[in-house]
Amino acid sequence: MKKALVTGITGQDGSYLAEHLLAQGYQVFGMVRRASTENFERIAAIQDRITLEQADLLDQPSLIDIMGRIQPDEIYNLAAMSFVPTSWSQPVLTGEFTALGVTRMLEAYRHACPKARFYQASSSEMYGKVREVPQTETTPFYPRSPYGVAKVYGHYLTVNYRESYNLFAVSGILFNHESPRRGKEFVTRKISDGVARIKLGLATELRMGNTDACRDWGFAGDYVRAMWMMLQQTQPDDYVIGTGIAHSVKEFIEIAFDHAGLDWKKHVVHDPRFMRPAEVDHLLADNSKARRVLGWQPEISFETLARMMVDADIARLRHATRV
Ligand code: NDP
Ligand code: GDR
Repeated sequence: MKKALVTGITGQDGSYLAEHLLAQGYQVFGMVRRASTENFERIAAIQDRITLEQADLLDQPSLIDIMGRIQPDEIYNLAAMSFVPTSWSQPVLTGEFTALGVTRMLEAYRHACPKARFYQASSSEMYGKVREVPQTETTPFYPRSPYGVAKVYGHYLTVNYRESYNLFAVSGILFNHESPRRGKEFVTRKISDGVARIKLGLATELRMGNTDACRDWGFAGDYVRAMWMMLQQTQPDDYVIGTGIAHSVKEFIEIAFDHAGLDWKKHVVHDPRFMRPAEVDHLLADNSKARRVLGWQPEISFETLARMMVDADIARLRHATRV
């Protein structure tokens, strides 16, 4: 039985990846940081089938200790401070988690279990103010937030450790991916949750920032398959993962409100508080390498994703409030 260690297992991607690995017959270990209250909502359904280990990206000995004890075959480094606006208000902490955290993970890996395979969660935010359209594995980076800058560091460090120490370390450059398990501050989930609240009479308006921004949005369940596929190749390499289709925030709003039988113009209010100091205007993936080499392709469309998220939030709030 293969062993996988997943950091960030309590997050959106960690929970879907753990389910995928269990279905592939893996023994799954999840790294969690200590908190005064448990934060296991997303992994509740699988908690009795996985092993949770306490460690922290800020604490080098804890990382060496868990990798030394578990001796994983595969390591998925998904843990990070992942919300872009917070990276301006907490730039140093973002650097510690999202940049230096990768160094600590790679150091623990090369000393404690160098025969393992390592996945780093890189991001389309590295392209930022895009240098070419669509973006490929060779498009130059131009990050637009402390988060994006930190991810560039993590990306190049992963490449550098692969080349310096001959490790099987890969970097997945994933474009935005969403699901009913997405954190509520990210734009898609903010919209689906807002639509559900308005539909059930719990709210009347939804306050939004820049609705002209465009992203290449996919479904998280499809994207964790790509992470796993990257570690099953004979050679370590980096891959862009996205759908190849971009939509605006406004389009997501229209589909989500329409699906609930609501007119978005009556409820959506512009709020400058949600504008960013430097914006990423338009991201679009060229996924041809992933399709060709990995045989990966997305299954869930943008429209299906938006409707799935609205349905899930309406069902959740109906249950919670018995409306
Ligand atoms: P989430 O924000 O949902 O999850 C982040 C995870 O990291 C949580 O489990 C969190 O734990 C954990 N974490 C944060 N800080 C630490 C720390 N110091 N020590 C240990 N664990 C920590 O993110 P996603 O699941 O959406 O994303 C997964 C990864 O992929 C992230 O690295 C993100 O930057 C990257 N990414 C995401 C994309 C997306 O569209 N979702 C696209 C491209 C990249 P806790 O529950 O305790 O807070
Ligand atoms: P992003 O995701 O910054 O792309 O990073 P987010 O959903 O936060 O924003 C997408 C776009 O929507 C615009 N926007 C708003 N965003 C939020 N959160 N709230 C609003 O009210 C709002 N109004 C408009 C934003 O300005 C932006 O242009 C996500 C994260 O998961 C990262 O960790 C990951 O690396 C990238 O995706 C790929």
